[in-house]
Amino acid sequence: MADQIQALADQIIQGDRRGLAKAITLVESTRPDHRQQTSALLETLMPRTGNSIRIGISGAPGVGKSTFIEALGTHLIELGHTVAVLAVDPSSAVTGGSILGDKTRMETLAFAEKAFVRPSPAGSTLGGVTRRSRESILLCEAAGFDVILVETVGVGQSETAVADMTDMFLLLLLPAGGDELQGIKRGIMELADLILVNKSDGEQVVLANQTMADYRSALHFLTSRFEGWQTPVMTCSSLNTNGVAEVWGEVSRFKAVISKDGRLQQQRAQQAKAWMWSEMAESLVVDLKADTRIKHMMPELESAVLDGSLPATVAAQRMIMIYKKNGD
Ligand SMILES: Nc1nc2c(ncn2[C@@H]2O[C@H](COP(=O)(O)OP(=O)(O)O)[C@@H](O)[C@H]2O)c(=O)[nH]1
Ligand SMILES: [Mg+2]
Repeated sequence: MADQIQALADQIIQGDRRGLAKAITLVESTRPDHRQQTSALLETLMPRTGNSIRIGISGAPGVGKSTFIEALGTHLIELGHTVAVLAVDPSSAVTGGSILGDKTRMETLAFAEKAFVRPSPAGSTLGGVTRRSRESILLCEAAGFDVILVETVGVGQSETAVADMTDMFLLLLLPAGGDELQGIKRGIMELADLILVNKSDGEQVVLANQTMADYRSALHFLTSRFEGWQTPVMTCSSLNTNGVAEVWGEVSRFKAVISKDGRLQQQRAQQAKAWMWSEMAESLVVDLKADTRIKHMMPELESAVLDGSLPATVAAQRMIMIYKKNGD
């Protein structure tokens, strides 16, 4: 068993993509024995992690995230980088998945030797999906990839989730008329370290420039995440790759700015700490729900809460008391 995990770790360290794919499948499994193997694997690989820039890419469905990643990734490979793409799509649970479509949209990357593209299967919860992506990021780093791109559909909470596991957060927007700012919530805009108006090509160029100007002025009233970093707003066309090289220029500048005084490391440390506590909370709940006595009393308590005869806090306290007693 331990030998197998060591062998898998060695495969990953050598940059073997089959090994990496296998490990990510292990990470995504909910089977308790797989969870244990995952822990062992991650612990072994931990010293090999951290040597990448982790970039989260979000935006509404159809804004061009996958096309952008294909363009940026291809550019990066030409520059000599190695690129891992993790596509997290919480909406695919409902729609049956744009996952396959994503793979075809990343045709060059998907077959490039210096790239690794991994669409993640639908998870039942957003938390579950992101929990596993964090681990997958570490695996990709151990395999030697120096740029990790995490694609996620903007559905409100997923932006925060992806920003919490990456170094830099890119928000993609469409060229849009009027002063309507595409219904993007203030909080999401404040999360963005770089805003990109995609599809700036053909007849849309003028509109894209207008949108860029609108967002630039809107940003004046918001605070950016890092002091000394004013969120740039740029246009690009992922289709004809105009502006994509410039995006990478800004990413590099960002990395330099927040690395200089240790803020990059600080942010990663804080993210890891928060991750530890959320893992703890999640594991405890799983354990609690699996408890036979809790299972036994749960339906009754739940229906009492549902029909309003019992306050939620009282029901929760009762379950915790039972759980604690069982642990004695
Ligand atoms: N004209 C134009 N179309 C684009 C551009 N980027 C993406 N698209 C198209 O927009 C559609 C959705 O792209 P996709 O990358 O799947 O979007 P995602 O859902 O955000 O990943 C596809 O038909 C793309 O060909 C662009 O820069 N210009
Ligand atoms: Mg996509």
